[in-house]
Amino acid sequence: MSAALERVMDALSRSAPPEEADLAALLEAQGASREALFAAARAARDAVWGRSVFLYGFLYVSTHCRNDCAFCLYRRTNPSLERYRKSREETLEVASVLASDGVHLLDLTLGEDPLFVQGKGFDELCQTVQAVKRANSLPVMVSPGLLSKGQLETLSACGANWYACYQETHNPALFSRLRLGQDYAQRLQAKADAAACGLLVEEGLLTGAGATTRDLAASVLHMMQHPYAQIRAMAYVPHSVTLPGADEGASRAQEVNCIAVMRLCMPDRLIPASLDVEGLAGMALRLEAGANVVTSIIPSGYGLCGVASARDLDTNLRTVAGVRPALAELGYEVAGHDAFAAWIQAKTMLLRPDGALCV
Ligand code: MD0
Ligand code: SF4
Repeated sequence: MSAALERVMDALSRSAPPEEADLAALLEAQGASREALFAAARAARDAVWGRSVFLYGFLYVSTHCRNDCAFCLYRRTNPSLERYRKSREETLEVASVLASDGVHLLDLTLGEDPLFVQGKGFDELCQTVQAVKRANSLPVMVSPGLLSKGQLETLSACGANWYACYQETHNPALFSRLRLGQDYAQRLQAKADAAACGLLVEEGLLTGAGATTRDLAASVLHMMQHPYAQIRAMAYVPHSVTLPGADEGASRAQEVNCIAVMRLCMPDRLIPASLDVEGLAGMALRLEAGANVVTSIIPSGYGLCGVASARDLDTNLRTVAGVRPALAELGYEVAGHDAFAAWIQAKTMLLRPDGALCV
């Protein structure tokens, strides 16, 4: 075991925050040190979650966006994209396919589409969330970009369980190079507002688009101090209209090391292995690093997009039927639905102990 890993584990065993420099060293670990890091991360995961994995169905409802994030294919300045907006009926149809396939959660994601995040459009979105909840009785995550406090309260009152809103980095200077023209503090505040009205929050990091291991280590420390119920890292997938790509292998290695470090430091959080970076082929490594959720499961044939990559979109590899046998082969099982619902309820009660709605 490397000295950095020993020091980090020692700090964690005393419930003390690890040193940023030690976390940065783990984020760079290769070869035998990386194996040791992953083994420790798996042990931390297994002690809390066993080998049970949750599956999230992903529904990219609208690919229209008013923002211009430098790393994103859906940035508004990309003219070469055919965009879509799914109707409520289409959304309900895909949601019910995903639900009957056996996912544990439905994630309704959209760009900051003015037609859904402003004025009357937002009411439409809330009605869709309500309809999806009613029809499937599954937890629902909504990933709509930045919302106001009032909007978050409405979303929560409509039955949404989760608000996903990724900062990408906790280095404000890098943030302004990635999320061009957006306000760092406002985005962080939206997550606090969401939690205050009973929404579980997902935070996310982007690797390979300018974050140093020191930045990522600082993000891990930030996450340890905030009650995000789910945390993720995803490697940047370059496109011709986005930032020039760095070394792809290095940024993916950084993603996977980051999953392991997050798991080691925060054993009781949900941490996804996204199929949206390397498809199904990338799932094993991310589970080996300590992930316990598989996200970006999409039913093929509905013309839906992934957020970062189009890998495996129109094969059945990103479906529950593709993921299940791959999990079994790796020695994992699909978790029970009751276990997931109970976990969500318990976590939500911690945010809102009186169980009251906030509007
Ligand atoms: C994923 N493309 O899981 C999805 C996305 C948003 N809540 C999730 C980033 O990879
Ligand atoms: Fe829009 Fe989200 Fe892409 Fe940024 S990351 S351009 S907010 S879809």
